[in-house]
Amino acid sequence: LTQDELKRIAAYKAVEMVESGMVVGLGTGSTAKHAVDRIGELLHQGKLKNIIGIPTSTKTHEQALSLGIPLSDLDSHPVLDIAIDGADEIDPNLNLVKGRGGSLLREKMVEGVCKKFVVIVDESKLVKYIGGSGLAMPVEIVPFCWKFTAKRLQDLFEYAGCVAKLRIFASSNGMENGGLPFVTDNGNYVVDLYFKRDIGDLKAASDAILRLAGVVEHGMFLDMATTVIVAGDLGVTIKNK
Ligand code: DER
Repeated sequence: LTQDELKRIAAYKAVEMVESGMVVGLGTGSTAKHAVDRIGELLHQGKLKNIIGIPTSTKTHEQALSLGIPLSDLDSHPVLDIAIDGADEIDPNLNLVKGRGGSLLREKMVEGVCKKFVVIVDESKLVKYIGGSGLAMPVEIVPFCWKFTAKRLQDLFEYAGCVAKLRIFASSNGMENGGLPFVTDNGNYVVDLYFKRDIGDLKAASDAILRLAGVVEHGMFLDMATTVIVAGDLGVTIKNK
């Protein structure tokens, strides 16, 4: 099975948990895309009714609109029944890294107020510890003096061999240098943190990041997932918190 087929299998499994009348957080990324597509399909078939979708990005907002999924927002629905979203990393305690798609703030806002947060992944996302993939752990920051904030973030995790990089759009010719900074739906920048070693106490790391004035939010979703659906070549496993 291809990675995308595994993502679709996990997504469809998660959508089985959506009941008519629910207010549903709609995630962002290539895995969540399948879940949003599936919800649209079931609504169209009349198998799901009276769903209200709360999108976690403008990208998902547009996808849901095109599928005819009725949409609203947190101002009108401060509590959700369920949210379905992907993740970049999952550790054995169901802590997540999210945000490589750049939507971490709105995702964390939405997924922080839902009764059930169902995470859908293919097995490649499983890690021994957060940051263990050696890939980016995103932090959304204000553009003002971004170098100052990026350096403070890097220094905070010097013990873990951290390198902080401003996320930039690959410029038209695909070259990274000289590209424009990536700008989130909220008009902010993203600094990606790369670790060589385990950062240890995640709660302490989260608090230290959020104490830095200039930081908006980070991509560690700690103690938030209630259910994780992992699709692998040997089948689908469901882990509940
Ligand atoms: O950027 C995000 O937060 C995405 O949800 C990410 O965590 C998963 O994206 P993927 O499903 O495309 O791998």
